[in-house]
Amino acid sequence: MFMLKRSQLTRVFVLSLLLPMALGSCAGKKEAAAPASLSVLVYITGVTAGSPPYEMLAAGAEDFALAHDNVRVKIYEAGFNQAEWEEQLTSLVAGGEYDLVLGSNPSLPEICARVGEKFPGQKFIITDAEYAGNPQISTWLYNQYEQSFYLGYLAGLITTGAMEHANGDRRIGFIAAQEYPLLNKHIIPGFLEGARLVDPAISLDFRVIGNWYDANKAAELAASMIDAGADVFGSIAGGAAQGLIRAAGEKGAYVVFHNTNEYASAPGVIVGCGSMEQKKLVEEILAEALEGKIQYGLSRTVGVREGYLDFIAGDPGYYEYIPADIQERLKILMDDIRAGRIAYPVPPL
Ligand code: RBF
Repeated sequence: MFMLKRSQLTRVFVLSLLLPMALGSCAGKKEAAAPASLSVLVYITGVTAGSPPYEMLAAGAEDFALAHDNVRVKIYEAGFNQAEWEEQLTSLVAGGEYDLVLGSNPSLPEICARVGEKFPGQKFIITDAEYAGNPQISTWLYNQYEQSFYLGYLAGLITTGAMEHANGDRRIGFIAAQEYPLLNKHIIPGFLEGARLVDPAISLDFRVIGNWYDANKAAELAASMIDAGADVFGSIAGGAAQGLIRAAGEKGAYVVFHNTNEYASAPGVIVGCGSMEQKKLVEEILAEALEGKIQYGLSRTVGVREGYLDFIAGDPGYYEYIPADIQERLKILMDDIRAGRIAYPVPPL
């Protein structure tokens, strides 16, 4: 073992302080240093089970933590009382325990902005949302106009087609848990415009449950909509969508499903499913965070062309129930979107 004199020690100490500063300035200011570890609060705005976007968010974060010893993830379910979310989040981050809050909900950035004012060091990353200009918040928006458009196109092909339950009324349905800007400006217009690409005479029966869990209410709404002529449904309703699926199965109607492969849960009823690569995106985001490369203050939009949304055609729940001519027409639309020959950019929120 060798010893250093006091003067040498001081020099080593000063050098050890200056060297990283010098290196840091050479590297430029753009990239923050990669953190040695990452502690993440996954803030689920509702409950995980039954809501595919949240299931994929939690799974992505948990798998990332399993693969990285220096990453810790805490999953917190905020529940359905939206009035409590801001206060809950405030007390969760108050201890400064988490480097990062990760969530997936279009209403979250505004809550995070208010919480962040009290804790200026706290960072927030939110998917399924658009919010730019806040140096504590980074967002990724899925192009849900686009996914709703091609699911609506399929609904239009079914309602005007010759499948068993298509009734000739040219009426499609949509059941939502609640109204919010992304639903009213992206999802509903995309669904209806996609259907009207097939036939401009198609009408939409749109109804709202009032919460994200009441499957019985969803079933009642669906039953009365089927009685009024709707024969194909879309929905954004979390766990409550199970009621729609039940009613459609009992009374004879079809469902197209956003974000996840649900074919096997109701063969012949759920006849078209979109996909959303939320798990992949979450793992990519956490990898960037661990490298210190997240750019805060920015929002990006991802869709089919970027590889984060698509339609699931390679499943028997689709190709064994949907007539070949409908499959062919949907394939042409999807190929055009995938190749960038046509694009459906998000309308302003
Ligand atoms: N989606 C779900 O699947 N389950 C939910 O419990 C849920 N709660 C939401 C609460 C609010 C206030 C908002 C604005 C959206 C909610 N969403 C929920 C919708 C979700 O974030 C997303 O927009 C849709 O699932 C479409 O991808």
